[in-house]
Amino acid sequence: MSTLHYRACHLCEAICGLVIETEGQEILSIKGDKKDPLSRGHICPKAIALKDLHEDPDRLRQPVKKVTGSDGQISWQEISWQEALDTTAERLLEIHDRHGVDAIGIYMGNPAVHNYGMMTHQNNLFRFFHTRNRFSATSVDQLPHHLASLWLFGHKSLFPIPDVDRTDYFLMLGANPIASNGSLWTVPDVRKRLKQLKQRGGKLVVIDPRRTETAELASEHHFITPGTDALLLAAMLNTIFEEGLCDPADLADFVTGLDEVAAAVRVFTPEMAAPHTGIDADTIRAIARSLAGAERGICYGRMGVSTQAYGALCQWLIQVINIATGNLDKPGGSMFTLPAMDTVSTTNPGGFGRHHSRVRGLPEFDRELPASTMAEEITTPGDSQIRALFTGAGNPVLSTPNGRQLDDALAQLEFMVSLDPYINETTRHADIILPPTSPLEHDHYDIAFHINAVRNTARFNEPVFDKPEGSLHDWEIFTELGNRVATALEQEPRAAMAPHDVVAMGLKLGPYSASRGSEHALSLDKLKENPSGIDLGELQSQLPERLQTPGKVINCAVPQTMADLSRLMKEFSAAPSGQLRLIGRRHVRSNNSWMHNFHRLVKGKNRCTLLMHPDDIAAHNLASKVDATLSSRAGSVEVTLQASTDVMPGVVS
Ligand SMILES: Nc1nc2c(c(=O)[nH]1)N[C@H]1C(S)=C(S)[C@@H](COP(=O)(O)OP(=O)(O)OC[C@H]3O[C@@H](n4cnc5c(=O)[nH]c(N)nc54)[C@H](O)[C@@H]3O)O[C@H]1N2
Ligand SMILES: Nc1nc2c(c(=O)[nH]1)N[C@H]1C(S)=C(S)[C@@H](COP(=O)(O)OP(=O)(O)OC[C@H]3O[C@@H](n4cnc5c(=O)[nH]c(N)nc54)[C@H](O)[C@@H]3O)O[C@H]1N2
Ligand code: SF4
Ligand SMILES: [Mo]
Repeated sequence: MSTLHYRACHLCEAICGLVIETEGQEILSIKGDKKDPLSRGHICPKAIALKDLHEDPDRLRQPVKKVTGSDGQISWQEISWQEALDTTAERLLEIHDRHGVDAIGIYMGNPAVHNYGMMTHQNNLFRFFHTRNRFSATSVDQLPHHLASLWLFGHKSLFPIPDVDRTDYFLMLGANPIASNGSLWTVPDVRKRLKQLKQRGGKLVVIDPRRTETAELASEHHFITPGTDALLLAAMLNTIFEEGLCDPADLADFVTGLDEVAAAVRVFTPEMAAPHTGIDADTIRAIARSLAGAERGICYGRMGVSTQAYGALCQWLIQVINIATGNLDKPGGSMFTLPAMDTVSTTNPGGFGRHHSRVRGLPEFDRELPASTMAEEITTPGDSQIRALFTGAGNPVLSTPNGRQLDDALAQLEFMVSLDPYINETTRHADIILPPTSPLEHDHYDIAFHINAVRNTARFNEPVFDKPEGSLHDWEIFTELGNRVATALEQEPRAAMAPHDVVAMGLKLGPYSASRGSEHALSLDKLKENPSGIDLGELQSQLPERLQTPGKVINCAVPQTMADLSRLMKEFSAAPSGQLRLIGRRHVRSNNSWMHNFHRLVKGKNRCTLLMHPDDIAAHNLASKVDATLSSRAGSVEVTLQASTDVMPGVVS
């Protein structure tokens, strides 16, 4: 007899609800859960691959240690949990004792945020290693958003969320939700939501160097020269101020600094921005006027405007535009969520630049250094050099800048341990790999993504399968390691509180609990009774109360970004260089560095081609479909060229 399980898909930020049908140990089907109040039945092809992930014979089920044979050949030998955990704790402590705490490096990757036990329990181990050499995917991803939120709203995770379902005008820069399913914007079923926006008579305007799958849906798409968005945004703000369109409306009572911003952007005229961005001055003005004139408008930018030289400046400008047009905290604008487990009001707000990396002097954010410094911190001799590395749920050899340099650096470590179910480009350097249970073998709550969702909802899911005997969850591995270190240091081990207990407590302290007088009387038990999730309603205006800044004021004139405007002006005082610029692209069947082991996601024609405009192909004396060499400072790769008018001239994707 088959059983139905209700379960979130944890692969991307859309957190779609699934119905998984099983019989014994077999998965019979995976479908979208129509009763899920947020995802409403939506899924993408990756959800089906959860079956492949669960059943993959290459997924490690037992810890392995690396063994080098007398012929130099490397092999992996299965070892007991006892040996794996004891050795890991001993080696970390021993290197810590010999070289100091900064000799321990830590990289935590993207899937750690999709696995709530990793979030709640990593400190059971890391509390003993307050190293300066901490890294994560944040610094190759959303760090500029954190900075803008910290500086404007007082907390690194207080992100304004595009209220797509109620807006009239949506300006989107450097995001491709039709492929990514949304980011810092949990928006399952985004295609339908964007189509409905247009059906209501609203407009979607996409700014992207490629005519993406999202741009195909848009009312307007404008190519932009990569890395020049800050100029476009500054010129839009300039227009808004110069034409008297600035109207923060209800925000005026607690917003300061707009006059200083107006003065600072005066030099960024649309005429100045046009030749660099590739968007003409009239169009820049028209976009600014439309956004300012819309009843309800959104300005939103994601990866494409974050991972560039002016990421923080872009994210700040975007929010200042939302403020100046009165669209922050307004239905149909960019709004703040109120999640059931509210980590914004219960965690530290974050900080910046309190210490710097040893070799290159780059600033920390939230006690983490940029991942791009990891290799040099391993290979450069001296105090605080990294000698041992812990990686969890990440593959930085593929996912961080100059991965080849990191690949070489990892080989020089005295000890490396990886918490990961796979042997991959990064974990192959580990001495020991600790594989957790399969995702379907542990329970699930989205601590991170309800904070970014287009609607307030909550959902808790029980495991689909029982935990196999002798296996450990990620959080148990952290606890086991931490307790070994504690014992060695003659300290108290941590009590075995499970992640669901942490969530139960979070819900109890949260805004929808009975103890806070909420009609929802939300509790873990109630969520267990409603495995498709509970709807807590559409986003509500919450300012200024929700602000975490001193005095609950938004000061738009952030000193760091105001200063960065000068750097921007200086760089773009010269004429455009004319060099080709490379941008990345995601595919709906990809997921960062992993999921490539599953046939249903990789089959079909080669997707890793280099898109190049026919005019550029001709100008470089190349032909479509030939293999070309793509070189940068960090290395070169062979790629097959594909002629396409979907990329801007001067840009390759
Ligand atoms: N060229 C290029 N580079 C990029 C990007 C890009 O677009 N282009 N995108 C950047 C972005 S946005 C990000 S977020 C980073 C992501 O880069 P990383 O932080 O490296 O994350 P992933 O590639 O998602 O890491 C996947 C690893 O996590 C493991 N894993 C999966 N689930 C679990 C789990 O439940 N527990 C444990 N312990 N391990 C698990 C997988 O086996 C795999 O080894 O890449 C960045 N790098
Ligand atoms: N299918 C799939 N979904 C994913 C992932 C995945 O790997 N595959 N990864 C997940 C993760 S970790 C993340 S962070 C999100 C990212 O989610 P998104 O940010 O929505 O997705 P990206 O594909 O990174 O979109 C970046 C866009 O920016 C454009 N771009 C590049 N440079 C510039 C520029 O200088 N200016 C402008 N305006 N645009 C530019 C690119 O052409 C691209 O269309 O996706 C998540 N979802
Ligand atoms: S969009 Fe796809 S990968 Fe993302 S949560 Fe939904 S089903 Fe999973
Ligand atoms: Mo990401």
